[in-house]
Amino acid sequence: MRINSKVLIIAGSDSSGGAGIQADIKTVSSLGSYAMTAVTAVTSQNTTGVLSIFSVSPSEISKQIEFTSKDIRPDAIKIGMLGNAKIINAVIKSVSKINVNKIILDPVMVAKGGARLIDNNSIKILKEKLLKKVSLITPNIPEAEILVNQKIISKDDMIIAGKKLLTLGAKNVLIKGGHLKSKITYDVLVNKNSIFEFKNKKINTKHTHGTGCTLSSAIATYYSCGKSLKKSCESGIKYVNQAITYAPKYGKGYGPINHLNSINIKKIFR
Ligand code: PXL
Repeated sequence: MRINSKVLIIAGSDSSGGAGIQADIKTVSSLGSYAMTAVTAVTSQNTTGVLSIFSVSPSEISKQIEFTSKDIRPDAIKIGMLGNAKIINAVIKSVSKINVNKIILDPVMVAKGGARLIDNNSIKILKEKLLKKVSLITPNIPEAEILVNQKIISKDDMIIAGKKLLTLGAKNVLIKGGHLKSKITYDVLVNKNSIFEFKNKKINTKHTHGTGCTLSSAIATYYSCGKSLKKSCESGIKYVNQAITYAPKYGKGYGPINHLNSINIKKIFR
């Protein structure tokens, strides 16, 4: 198989394999692209929760980004867990040095079980500095509420929040509606020219660990291959919905989704 494109993932490690950099690598790979990484943190966790978080130093993160990209140039970047203000500043600096313009930011704040993955002071820097530097930001509803400082209880509120993020400097915003109570999930893509709604049946399950990481990586992969941002979001949402549908039901808590669902293994490798 020919490799389609190269994606640099800047994110934290999830030892349970369902979220974080593990989800990102599986997603990029199973969609046919080449995954490179800059690890921002090492978390010890399983499907029931996060036991501990170890942050990688900003200078080590910068080295991973810059040295790797100098040799193999990424077609797109996905940014996930950053953790603290010093890391955000280092990532902004390094990413601007390597000059890649397709960047997808998943503003990771809280793990599925409730553990904080970023401190409060850093959210301000993410909002004021990083937001402007990326092609697309993909908050879920709780993250969007924090970023715009208002409650979101409907699709209209999602659109209002998306527009507010545009005024803060975002170029494109995909607000994921999965947290709203309804049988249909709306994910809303907003930019200064258009508003687009992706409508899907909600899948009723607790096995959704890592859906946000997976979606942003899938979008980055499609985008890196030359698809439009809208098409990349549409295809990414489809990929995640399939992965949720075929979740392996591992673990006692919020289990992982099936990242490998798009792969067909040839008979000679079975
Ligand atoms: O889903 C958000 C997320 C991002 N990054 C890491 C995580 C998680 C959730 O558990 O562990 C490393």
